[in-house]
Amino acid sequence: MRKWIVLAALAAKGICGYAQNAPAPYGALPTKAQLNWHEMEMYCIIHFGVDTYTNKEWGFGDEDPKLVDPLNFNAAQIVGAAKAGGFKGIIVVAKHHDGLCLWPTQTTAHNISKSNWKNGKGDMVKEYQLACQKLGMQLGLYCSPWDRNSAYYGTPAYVDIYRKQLKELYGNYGKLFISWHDGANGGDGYYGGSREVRKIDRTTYYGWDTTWTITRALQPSAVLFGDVGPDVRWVGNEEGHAGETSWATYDPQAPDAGRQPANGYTKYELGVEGTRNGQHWMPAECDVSLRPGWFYHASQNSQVKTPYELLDLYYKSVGRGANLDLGLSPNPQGLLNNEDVTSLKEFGQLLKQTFAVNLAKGAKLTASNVRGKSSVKYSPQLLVDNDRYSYWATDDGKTTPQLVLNLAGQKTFNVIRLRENIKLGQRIEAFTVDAWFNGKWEQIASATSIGANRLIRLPRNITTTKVRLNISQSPVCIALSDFGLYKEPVHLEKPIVGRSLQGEVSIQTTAPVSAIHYTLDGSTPTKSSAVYNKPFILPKGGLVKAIAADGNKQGEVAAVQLGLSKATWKATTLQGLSERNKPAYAIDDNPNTIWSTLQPDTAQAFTPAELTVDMGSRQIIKAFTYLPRQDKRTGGLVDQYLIQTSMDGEKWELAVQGEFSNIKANPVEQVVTFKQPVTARYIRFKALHVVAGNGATAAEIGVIVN
Ligand code: FUL
Repeated sequence: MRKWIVLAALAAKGICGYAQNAPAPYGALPTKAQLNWHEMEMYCIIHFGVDTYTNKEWGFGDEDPKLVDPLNFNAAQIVGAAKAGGFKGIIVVAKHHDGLCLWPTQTTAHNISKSNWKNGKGDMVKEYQLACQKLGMQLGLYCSPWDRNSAYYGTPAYVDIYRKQLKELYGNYGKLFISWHDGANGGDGYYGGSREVRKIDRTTYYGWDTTWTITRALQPSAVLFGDVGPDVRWVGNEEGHAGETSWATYDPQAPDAGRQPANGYTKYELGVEGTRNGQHWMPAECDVSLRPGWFYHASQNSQVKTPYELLDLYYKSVGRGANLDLGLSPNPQGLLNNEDVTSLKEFGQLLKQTFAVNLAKGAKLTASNVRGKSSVKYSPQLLVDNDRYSYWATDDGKTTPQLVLNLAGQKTFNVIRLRENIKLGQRIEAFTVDAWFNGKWEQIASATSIGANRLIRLPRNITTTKVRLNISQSPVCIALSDFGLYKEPVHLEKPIVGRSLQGEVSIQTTAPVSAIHYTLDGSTPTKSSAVYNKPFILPKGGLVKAIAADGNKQGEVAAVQLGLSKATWKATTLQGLSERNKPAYAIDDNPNTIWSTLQPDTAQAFTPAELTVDMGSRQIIKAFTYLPRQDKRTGGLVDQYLIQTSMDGEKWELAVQGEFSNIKANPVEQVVTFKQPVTARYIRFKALHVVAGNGATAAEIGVIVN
């Protein structure tokens, strides 16, 4: 032991006989700010503002700041809940697309001082900063470039205003870890009263190069997040996952060649994988909200992601070398709801439980090659010291080494963790892991990129005494800093609630369990709730909550809001019928079949489309639902709509007209609640505008009656 320490000290000083130069760095490398960002792994983004009070996802810009009155606003409650979840920082949305600044800015009158909150004397950003300081959390800020309030939006004057806003935010709220710049841009808005459409060229209008110099000067330790960096790139979806293969390096490229200027990128078509050997170190951030929307909507209180759903996202983001940015949505009182707080806390406990003990610790590690004649400086022993930058390295040219771990006795695990010392770049391209069963090696896992972090969640528990790591592809010698084996606690998956075309509700689990319990009154099911044993009819729909139970264990709650049964519905459309344009696809309770009026001739312009439903009898309709296509394609996603109702199918009345904001990035079910319930037998959905393509699409439409 003593000898080892002495050798290590000598090697570190470079005076030991077999000390050897460190491996040459490979490819693009992270900056200091990016290293800090990687180490954080997870943070939260907080959306609160006029939308919290208008029940929208994007405000138009004409909202009265007086709407905002969070009587119990408590930054420490929000930041504390994030901390309990294991998150290392928060990003405050200081200004969203509606333009209302949550700090008392000098740049526009449209700010928090015009609200009644704290008699116009409050500063929300400051309160978050103080809460972060107190709780040891890092702070980041989001200031939307698109501003639907500003009269100047679209002119050079606005760009100056925007830069002044950033300067205020950079100068008055301490050290930031990230400056977050969303990609939603231009369109209709209030714009100082002109209420018009303003289009900008997103590649040139904002003059980002000049803006970034402000960030670099005032917040040198912050990373810059944007759709294509420059420091952190958007992963390309708002579902919280990176690609199975995920490179931290990236070469931004124009995905829509021909449609966009040479260096113009759209937010939605970026590679979730990054670029192998890309020129820039630009890792992916996976943003996803704890609820379906980014802002608080009471109707989504039962749709808060469960701790295990969050854990799953953790594996698919942080576990793929990206970071997880989880959206939190304070309610109109200015607090996180209890269900949100509980889910965060339990997720934090789950993470701690899973990663508390590295079962590879105490193992004897034998490598096929260690750099510098087995120098202790690059010893495989360093893989289990929980230090991201101490590492096992091989000699130059040794690119496919093996490592055998003789575990300290028999161990049971279901998660494998690997990390590279990314200060030397992202090197390894593929590897496999074997376990020793009955006298021979059997492959239990394989993966590609590693980078800052790679987690492999195994489909079953592995009990063994020996594990082998085989690096199968790397352009240069390796610099691996971590190898861990962990045991995630077993859990019962939440049941899947579905409804057939005939209107029968079924509740299932993928693995056998001793019982499924459910409720229909909104209460949380327990083992004393009704036992599910066969499909049932729920003509008016309602909230179905279900749990799986096995022995003493009970799983997480599945909560599904079913609309009125569509068993008796008939749908028609004015647009000529075709193979894809089958209105029945929109009312078959099957999200995989899509009603589509898209025309194959892509040169053809968009024509508004409509779908009319005869529900068979009169209903008192409270809300309308639109489930956009779920196949990741954007053609025909409706972002402006109109809904009419009728008693007889002849005389129609307008029920509501509006916008499905952010549907392109976050295509979740849209619920349009009517101002007052409407009695009708017929309902018509008109697509006035779509995100892309020349027609409309819908996976499902529905109505809520109770
Ligand atoms: C997007 C915005 O359009 C959404 O409203 C939300 O703020 C999300 C985090 O970023 O660009």
